[in-house]
Amino acid sequence: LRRIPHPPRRVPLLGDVAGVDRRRPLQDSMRFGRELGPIFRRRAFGKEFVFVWGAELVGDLADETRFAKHVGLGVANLRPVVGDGLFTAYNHEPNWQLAHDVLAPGFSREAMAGYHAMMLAVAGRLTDHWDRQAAAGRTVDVPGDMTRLTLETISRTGFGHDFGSFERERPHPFVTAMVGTLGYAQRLNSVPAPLAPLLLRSATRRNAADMAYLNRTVDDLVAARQRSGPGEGDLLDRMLDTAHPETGERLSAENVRKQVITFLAAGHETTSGALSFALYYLARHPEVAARARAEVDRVWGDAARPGYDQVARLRYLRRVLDESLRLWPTAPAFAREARRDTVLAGDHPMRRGAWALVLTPLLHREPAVWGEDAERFDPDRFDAKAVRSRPPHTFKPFGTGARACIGRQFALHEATLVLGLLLRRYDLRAGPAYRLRVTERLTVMPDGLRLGLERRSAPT
Ligand code: MNH
Repeated sequence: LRRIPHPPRRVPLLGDVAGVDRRRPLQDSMRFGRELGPIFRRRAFGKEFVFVWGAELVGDLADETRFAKHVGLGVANLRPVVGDGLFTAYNHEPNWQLAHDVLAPGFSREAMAGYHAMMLAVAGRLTDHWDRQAAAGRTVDVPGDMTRLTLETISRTGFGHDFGSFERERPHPFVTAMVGTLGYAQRLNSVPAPLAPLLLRSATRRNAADMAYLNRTVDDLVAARQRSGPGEGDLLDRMLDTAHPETGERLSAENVRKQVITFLAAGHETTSGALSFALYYLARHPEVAARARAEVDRVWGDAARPGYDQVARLRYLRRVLDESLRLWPTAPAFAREARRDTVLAGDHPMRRGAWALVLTPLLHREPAVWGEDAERFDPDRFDAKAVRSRPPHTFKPFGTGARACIGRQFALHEATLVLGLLLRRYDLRAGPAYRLRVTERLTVMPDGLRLGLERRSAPT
């Protein structure tokens, strides 16, 4: 450990506090990482944290025989909210395998094709709203509207529930409560654990209220389904009615509650950010937008409603999305722990259980892999030839291994579909004064992004 670089000034007890921005821990760590190199450590409150972003080191951490997901820091802080739900479960908790096996068929290709019509319907709500804004010459609130869209998409496809997000001026209280718990989980990392009840007293009280609200909302949603009987085999049906194919076991009522919150939260916040960053880059790169739009026009023709397969064929638009997720992977870190005593990349001994945090945005900007112009937005980095020429494990927006994102295809289908619809329908203009600012609440989001819209003549 002593050979791993760390920032110069260290204050007893507090650790590396110089120049720290408590509201932007990720961007802070990115700054340290650029100075200190591919592996570094930071100390806070007497604990030492190891950060890793070099491609070779991350490639080694991806070895599932020696390393596994670590539930730590921000993810561990979410345990009071979502417990042994799929995202926050410890590897050894039996409910992980059970829920994974019961829910995985809900993310098969066949299941995705089944969600497509509902995704289109929700996107229609967005374009209705944007049409009105465009006609009135108003700009649109990109993160706010993308969050409306992605929350409705996961809640209607997965749970048959309508939050009415587009009928509200303000975010649905479910979103406010969820963002509250995410922000609180992040803030818990910025104070010494024993002092949290004192230093974050009012925040802790608000967090308790947020958790109670999430639980209540989800309990109502589940009760409604139990009254109405099974739906059309959506995620909620699987959670409530499906037995494990081999063991015949079912999820307990308490675990269902945690899974519903997990999927409503994980299923929309990160996809909303991914769409928002992609729209930012499309507005800033008209030549990229023009190329993507030409592809949409070619693949979709004047079909009013693109079919499921027509979305997968938008290859260039997918690259735009990949390139946005490269620069701003919206779940920007994941932790890996040693399964047994081992040596990381032949150089750093690790005891069983020792762990490191992978800083995905820096991995995705590693000059040795992505070139000296790695900070530049360029979707051609994801053309088939360029992808083949890169080492494995250098693009990890969805994490890695057995605990990688289960909703990847869901998110990619939804986001590609929506970007295609928006490009076909509007010219997007970013205000010339807008400078990208990234807010953090475990996830990342472009802060305050608004776009001007001009309606194009497109199939209605
Ligand atoms: Mn998702 C795990 C990123 C969309 C549900 N997701 C992860 C992980 C990353 C991630 C990274 C691994 C975290 C870790 O190792 O600690 N997820 C994303 C991104 C998007 C996304 C960047 C959108 C873009 N995720 C979605 C969607 C859903 C979803 C959509 C559900 C519909 N994700 C999950 C679940 C897990 C997860 C559930 C936990 C899987 C497991 O541990 O078995």
